[in-house]
Amino acid sequence: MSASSSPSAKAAPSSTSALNAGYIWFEGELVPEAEAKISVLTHALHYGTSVFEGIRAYETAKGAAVFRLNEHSQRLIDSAKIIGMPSPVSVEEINHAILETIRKNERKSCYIRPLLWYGAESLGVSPAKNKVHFMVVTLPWGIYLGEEAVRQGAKLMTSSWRRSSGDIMPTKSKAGGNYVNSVLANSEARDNGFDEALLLDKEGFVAEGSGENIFFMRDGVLHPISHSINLRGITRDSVIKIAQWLGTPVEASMATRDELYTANEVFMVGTAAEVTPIASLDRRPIGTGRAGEYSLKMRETYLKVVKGEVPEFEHWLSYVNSD
Ligand code: PPE
Repeated sequence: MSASSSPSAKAAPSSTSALNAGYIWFEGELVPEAEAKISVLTHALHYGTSVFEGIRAYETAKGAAVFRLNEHSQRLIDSAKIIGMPSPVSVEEINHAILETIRKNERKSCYIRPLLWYGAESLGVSPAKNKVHFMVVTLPWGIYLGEEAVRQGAKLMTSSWRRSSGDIMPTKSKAGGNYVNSVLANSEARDNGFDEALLLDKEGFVAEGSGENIFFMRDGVLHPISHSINLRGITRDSVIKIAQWLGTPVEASMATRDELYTANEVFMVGTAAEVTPIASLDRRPIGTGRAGEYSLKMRETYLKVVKGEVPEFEHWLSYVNSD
């Protein structure tokens, strides 16, 4: 999407694309990007049968550190389990591959994308004969929705596409195929001049963004949108715990879109989006129509936490060069 490459990121000598992927963990070893190739007959390419994670590593005073590594690796395993995919790797093996890939590429900070997918051993819907493959790529990534969206607040649009209900797609799994729904919603929003999409469920309740969970503030109470079809966001969990530590009352809530129109503040959270304030929804200004005060304070605090500057939350960091 709009994530931009940071010019300061060190390009590994083996990089062959604009993404600067460098060395990739592929079939159990680190290979240059150009050698990490798969067949056009790959089952996942035809049917969306992959599961992935999005993780970030940040530059800290003690070198690069991965934020909530264990939780992300466990969610990758859970995503596979949900779609009935046998994972060839354990949480420990995923953690190891991620840390090795960061070390090999000498990343100070990066976005990390582990992926499990059904290979090209057989074609046809049934994956029974397909092997499950595993890879990890690390990429230099900037601010997900752009600098301006963070400073001014992002412009949200309610999507005409609804979030799939859990009996149509298993929405707790970060399965590749599920993300066609996100691609449709995000593209529609961008084509119409907005930064991001807000998806409702089929009854009209607020679900989530195309790749973010939603929070709103009303009368000093922080409301994380709570909905059974949403991804169990790791940033959402972090933000709730940070808010409680800051002494903010937190009340998980369901909401309709008009509840957001009249909220004091709205912000979106996710690994890629971090904490992004929302300025408007469907062209209706939220609160002051600019990035809200609490949203900005939460963004600032979150960025301190991920960089290891808040001792209470340092246990969430896995230092790349300490094991
Ligand atoms: N909902 C959805 C649908 C989602 O994809 C994400 C992450 C979240 C909520 C937030 O979850 P968490 O990262 O655990 O806080 N979206 C990932 C994909 C972004 C992309 O463009 O790809 C991410 O933020 O890495």
